[in-house]
Amino acid sequence: MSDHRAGLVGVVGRPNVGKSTLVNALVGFPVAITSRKAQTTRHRILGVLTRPDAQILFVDTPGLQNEHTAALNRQLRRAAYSVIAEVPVLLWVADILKVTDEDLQIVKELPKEACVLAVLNKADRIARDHHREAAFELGQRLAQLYPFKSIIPISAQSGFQLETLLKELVAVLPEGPALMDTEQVTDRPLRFMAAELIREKLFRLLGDELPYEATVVIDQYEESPGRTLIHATIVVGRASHKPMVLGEAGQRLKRIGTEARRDIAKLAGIPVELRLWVKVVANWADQDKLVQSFGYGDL
Ligand SMILES: Nc1nc2c(ncn2[C@@H]2O[C@H](COP(=O)(O)OP(=O)(O)OP(=O)(O)O)[C@@H](O)[C@H]2O)c(=O)[nH]1
Ligand SMILES: [Mg+2]
Repeated sequence: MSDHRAGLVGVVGRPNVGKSTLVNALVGFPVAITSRKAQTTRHRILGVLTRPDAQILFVDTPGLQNEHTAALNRQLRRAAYSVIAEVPVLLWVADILKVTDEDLQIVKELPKEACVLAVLNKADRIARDHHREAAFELGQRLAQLYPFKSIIPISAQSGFQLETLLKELVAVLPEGPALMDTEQVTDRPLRFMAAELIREKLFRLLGDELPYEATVVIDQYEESPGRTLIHATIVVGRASHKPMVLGEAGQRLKRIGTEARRDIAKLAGIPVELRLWVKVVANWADQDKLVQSFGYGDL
């Protein structure tokens, strides 16, 4: 195929703007977990879209923020900035109704030689005319801050303008054959996806305080012909968080397990037996060594 194109596209921006939702929508498969809470994504995760004319390797990244400076946050920033520095084509994602100074600070730090498309997400929320006008003005302001290849309002949720975005992306990718197996949708193994899905349920089923200091460790992952057996530990940073994960009479942990097991089984395509434990490792997110031991050093 002479005009086939392929390449990496980094997806960067503040927490909670919808980067992972966008990658999942573009790839057509839930490769990255999502939630209403900031800092859901903690790794560089590849989502692969293979089409007849192109293969796009999206790199989802942790949301960039300056608020927290603990060891885990430093690691998350490193993961995101390594993509900004290394990947020549970037999607800078922002919430169309909430572009803050922190968003603009990220724009100022984008490398001048990169090819960046500004993606203004959650456009489904734009209803009234004065919002439309504000979005137009925002586009003009952004164009003055950085030479964006284009500025596109989209909705990862409704699919609005995603095909337009894909067309523009394909046009800026280099010519070349597919870089990965055309059947593959991510670079992450099922074991990793299983831990992430458990963490997703934690993020979705717990209050605002906990998730940042919670992580999931897979202790045992045994694939046999009719079934996969998974033992996992939910690690929290404070003793007071343990009862929050357990819930009254262990009901919350049970629900986390039920919902995670259902999603993992769907992904793996076979029944899954999941057993969960909760353990306190005091202030793990503040300590580089522990952060790394939980898998957060694998750039
Ligand atoms: N209304 C609306 N909500 C959206 C859209 N895209 C994402 N969301 C919601 O925004 C929230 C955050 O989405 P995520 O995809 O987890 O955001 P993220 O940028 O990956 O966040 P981090 O991983 O924490 O950096 C979720 O509740 C999504 O359902 C959209 O197009 N419209
Ligand atoms: Mg994310």
